[in-house]
Amino acid sequence: MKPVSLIQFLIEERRANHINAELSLLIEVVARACKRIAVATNKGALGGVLGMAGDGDALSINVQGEAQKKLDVISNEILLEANAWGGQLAACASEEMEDPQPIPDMYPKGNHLLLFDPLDGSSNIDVNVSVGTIFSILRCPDGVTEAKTEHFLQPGTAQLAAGYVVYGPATVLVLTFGHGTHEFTLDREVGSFVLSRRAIKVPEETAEFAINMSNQRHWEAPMQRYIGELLAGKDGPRGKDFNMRWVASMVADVHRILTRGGVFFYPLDAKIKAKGETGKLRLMYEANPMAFIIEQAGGAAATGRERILDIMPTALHQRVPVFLGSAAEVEVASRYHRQADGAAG
Ligand code: P6P
Repeated sequence: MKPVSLIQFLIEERRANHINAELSLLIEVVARACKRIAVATNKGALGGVLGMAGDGDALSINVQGEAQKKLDVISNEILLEANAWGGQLAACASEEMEDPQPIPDMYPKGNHLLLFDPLDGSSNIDVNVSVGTIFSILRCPDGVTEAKTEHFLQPGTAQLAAGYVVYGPATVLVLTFGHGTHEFTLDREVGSFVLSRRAIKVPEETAEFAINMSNQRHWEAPMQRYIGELLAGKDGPRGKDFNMRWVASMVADVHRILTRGGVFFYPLDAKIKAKGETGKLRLMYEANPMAFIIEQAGGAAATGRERILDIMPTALHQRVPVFLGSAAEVEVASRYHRQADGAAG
């Protein structure tokens, strides 16, 4: 069967009135920027792009208080440059920048807001493990000419589109705009993304979970109970053995779940609470786009206490607990948290 390119797919979706021309063009621009990030990432040590950003012993620290990798900065700049002149955006927001960046005055502005984590999992870059870009697209509120932080603070249900690109053995784009979740694989010879899976479905049940077990002693009681039951295997209350995977790149873990099922957890824990935080992962440009993608594939995404896409944001870089993947497992873990909260009164 003739391969379907991303552009052809987007034109088909425009004809189906699933997406408009401006959003379709914006997605193409983001996808093209991610191809450039793939080139930079794939150079590895040969590209002089590994290691920490900053000069000498003065590391470059981002708004999260994290030392930036050179590729964090490069990826962020590629996305900003690619989206400055297109005319589809009012502003961009990034994990790497404290405040939103408006579109420069010399370029026309559009009606969309783009949020991204330019290179998620960057701690894995120097050890050549898959990393990725995560993005989310919102509508800029009508009448807003200078988009500010408060204009980005919309719930996940308001997203017009969301996606990620995983830079792994293959460069793969996964995308949703509310009509299913679809996968495109980069044909490096042609330089275009080609549809490789249409309307992906996350299996309802799973026997594979993803969590950073080194935090186990810090978890809340319901999380200890839930994971303890998985570890008890077929002789335990779940009556079956479970496998565990943890890449420490959310895009890689989520892509595995979309490909063969599974459930991912980054729960609230005592270590996170001690820092005055409300979670590890960021709501606006990690949890929300991944939740949209997973729900459109028939899975579930929650904090253990509420649906992620329903959260009304209060800050651009706010963090949330994340349970996502197999709907059945997200429900079991969430039920244990509701029971514990109820018992606590
Ligand atoms: P930990 C990467 O830094 C990230 O934001 C996600 O991609 C990943 O799932 C998580 O943090 C890994 O966290 O505590 O295991 O290093």
